[in-house]
Amino acid sequence: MSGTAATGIVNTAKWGSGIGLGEIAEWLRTKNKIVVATHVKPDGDAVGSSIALVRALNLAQQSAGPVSLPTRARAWYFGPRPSWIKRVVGESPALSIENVSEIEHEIADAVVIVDTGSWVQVEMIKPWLKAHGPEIAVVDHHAQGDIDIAPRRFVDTTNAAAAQIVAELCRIILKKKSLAELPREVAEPLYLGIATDTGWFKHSNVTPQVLKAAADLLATGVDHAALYVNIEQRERLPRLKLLGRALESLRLFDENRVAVMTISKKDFSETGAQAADSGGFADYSQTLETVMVTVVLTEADASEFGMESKAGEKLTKVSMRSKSVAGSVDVNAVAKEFGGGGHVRAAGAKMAMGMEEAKAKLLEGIRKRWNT
Ligand SMILES: [Mn+2]
Repeated sequence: MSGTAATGIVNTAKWGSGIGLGEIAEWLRTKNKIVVATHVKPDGDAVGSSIALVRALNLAQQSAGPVSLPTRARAWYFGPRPSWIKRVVGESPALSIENVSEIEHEIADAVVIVDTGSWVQVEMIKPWLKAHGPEIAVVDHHAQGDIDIAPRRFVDTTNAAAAQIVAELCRIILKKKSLAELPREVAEPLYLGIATDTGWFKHSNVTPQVLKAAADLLATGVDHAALYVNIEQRERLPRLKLLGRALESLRLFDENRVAVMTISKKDFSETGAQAADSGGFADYSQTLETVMVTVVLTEADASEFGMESKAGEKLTKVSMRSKSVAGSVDVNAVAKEFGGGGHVRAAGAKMAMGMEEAKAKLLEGIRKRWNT
């Protein structure tokens, strides 16, 4: 894990880490205008990791000396955002980007991308990132990524959440002995990231390390019950109506081992739901006894992902989950075949075709991977 001392940069030839968290913290120490970015359509881990890092970087600056730069670090969000995002971000410096022209003149002496390392996940800000190439670091836990996105990459796929890694980075930046010593304002979004990426501690990615980190973060005074209510129990009716449509569309394939749900643009418009309302639907079809793999297909617009939309071009958003049972399928491998990625048990892709065509291709991709 040693870097070249002068720059801290190691260009490893494949996706993975080429640098330690201590080196990233040291590199950030002298930076005064830091952008913390994350993937399009940010989830709990993306928002939690990014806002925790922003707070830690700003706190470190304030305690370093007389020059106070409360907005030394700022988070960037783009694409559909969850309804609860404002409650988590609060007054912390954050920029919601609706149009790429808004960041044209933004400058930064360091950029940290958390919870992704894939160009397709940061498409909207890609030209801006390209212009800041040498000053970018990635902190991620995904199995797939693009090595040319940043010269500094810390990637650990054994972590359930990016927030688990960012917690350690915050600890180093704030010079604390354990996560339990972090300020609560930093610990809370980190706990949120870990909780949401583990399905509130029920997915197969829960490990003793996950629970230890969560326990330490709770020890700072995080009100986990209030957080759960704030994030999971404040939905709007259109989301449940949309879920009804998705369940209505549910079909089973491959001896009832694969569940496919489809959500059309019409479903969104008729229920009044928004693009961000379709998250987590796979959890419902996963409850079926015979089902091992769930697929949720959403008819989408390219613009939703900050991509240029060509006239008549179809786009299907794919979300897959694989049940933690023997003989199930590595959905990361399936997603990878179609330009996406993620984890063995949770992965996604965007396919430039209609939902029926995407469904046929995915079923084929799943079919050839049974018992592998
Ligand atoms: Mn994550």
